[in-house]
Amino acid sequence: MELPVISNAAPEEASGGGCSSSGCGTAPDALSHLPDHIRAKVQDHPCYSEEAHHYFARMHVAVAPACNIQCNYCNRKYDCSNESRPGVVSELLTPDQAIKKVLAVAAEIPQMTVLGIAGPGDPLANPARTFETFEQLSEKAPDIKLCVSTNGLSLPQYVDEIAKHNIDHVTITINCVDPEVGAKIYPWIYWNNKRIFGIEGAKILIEQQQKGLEMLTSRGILVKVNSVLIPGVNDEHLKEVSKIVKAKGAFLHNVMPLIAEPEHGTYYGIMEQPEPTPEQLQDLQDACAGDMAMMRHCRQCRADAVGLLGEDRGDEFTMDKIDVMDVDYEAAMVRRKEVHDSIIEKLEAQRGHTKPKPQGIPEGSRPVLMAVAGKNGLVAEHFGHAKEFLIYEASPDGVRFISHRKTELYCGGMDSCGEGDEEPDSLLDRNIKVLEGCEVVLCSKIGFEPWGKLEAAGIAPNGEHAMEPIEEAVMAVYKEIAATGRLLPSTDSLKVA
Ligand code: CLF
Ligand code: SF4
Repeated sequence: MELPVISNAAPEEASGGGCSSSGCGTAPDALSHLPDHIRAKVQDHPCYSEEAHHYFARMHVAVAPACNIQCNYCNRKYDCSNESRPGVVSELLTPDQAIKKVLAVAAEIPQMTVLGIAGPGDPLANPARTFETFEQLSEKAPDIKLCVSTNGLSLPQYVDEIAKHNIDHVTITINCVDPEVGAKIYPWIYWNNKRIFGIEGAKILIEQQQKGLEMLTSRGILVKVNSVLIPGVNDEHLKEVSKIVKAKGAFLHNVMPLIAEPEHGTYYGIMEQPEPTPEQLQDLQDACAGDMAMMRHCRQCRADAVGLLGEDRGDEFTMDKIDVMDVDYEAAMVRRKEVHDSIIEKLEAQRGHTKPKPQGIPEGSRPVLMAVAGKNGLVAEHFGHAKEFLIYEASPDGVRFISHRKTELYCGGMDSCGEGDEEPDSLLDRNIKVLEGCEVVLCSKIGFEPWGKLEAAGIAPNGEHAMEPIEEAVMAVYKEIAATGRLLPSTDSLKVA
């Protein structure tokens, strides 16, 4: 799977087990420096282009149940329909079912431009199912980009097959380049019909990943590298990984936080391996950013995700619903092209528009982190309805997207917005903890109780910029704080007004 299962079964046995931001990372003009042929490949890919993920959707089909390695953060047997993390699926599909599903989704969601196979196991440990799906799709839906995500163990042997099917986006999950580090992440690999444990197994995996990366980039296939940040295991080491994969031609590096909850039944979850804090993740992404383009908008998708990143429409496309849909794909392609052309035209118009440096911020002002309950690029969510907060940093250089942080929903309805007594305080407290490090939270509306608790936690709630574009609202608040003189080094940190 795209990344982040406990199973000691051999591969053949192991089985089943929109974005709301406005200007994340690859800013509107961040693609302008790219050669035309590369830009054409990424401009409508929601993972390879941060800009594209606001407009274009992706979907995954879960046709690949088996895996050929074991990662300590993975348990494919755990499934919860509310869970969004790699390896989680509700329905395992045959290639034929997958094709039906893709055509139905593509007709219904014309913005869906990319079909990825990312699990729930490793697509290349299920080559027959994976390549049959790709082959049928390139014939029946030539307007859909194909994407695959792999742990890399079998990659070198399938590079020609990947190229043959016009799969021009490949993600390799590379968590280390040192077998000693690898042995702490991968207890075993399945290689040449036997299980190989520890350092020896990790060494083979690393060699295969690096070889596969070089073979793909030499063929002009765009490679994104995903890495799972595991504090105390590979945190420092990932900087080295970033340098090496960049040197070998990877297009983008996506450092994702370890998910390790005990209820998932993973080794790390059971052993209570700490997950990184948002600050640790950001620090590492920033440290690696000097060396290569970093992806910061990843949502750690399920292996059957459907829709824009950050939204999941999988429930609308279960096989029982698809079986009764009547899809005219020829007609759908015409409509899809119109939709794509109009989005790309809009993006082209935006491209090259460089934002002026903000005025009126005193020299030496410190940056401020703000959390935004956003929707479609606007400050448009109620505090209590936000499924995630978008974290922005405002500084004298402007506003930049940093990350998203997931919340647990607690609001009982539009009217109560966090004031209902049906929800436990502890949930609100946990959500406020998610916002640690932020000084302001922008939302369209907020209840009295969360307002008070945010203030008590030193986070200023702000509902005054409802329905404004996010970056403009963040900068407006930053300027308001700057005007009070509280951003200069000698002054106290921001106090809630
Ligand atoms: Fe899927 Fe992965 Fe292709 Fe994207 S996801 S196979 S590259 S189409 Fe994207 Fe999801 Fe992050 Fe993956 S947000 S988990 S990076
Ligand atoms: Fe799970 Fe295999 Fe993916 Fe590792 S490579 S996360 S074990 S499916």
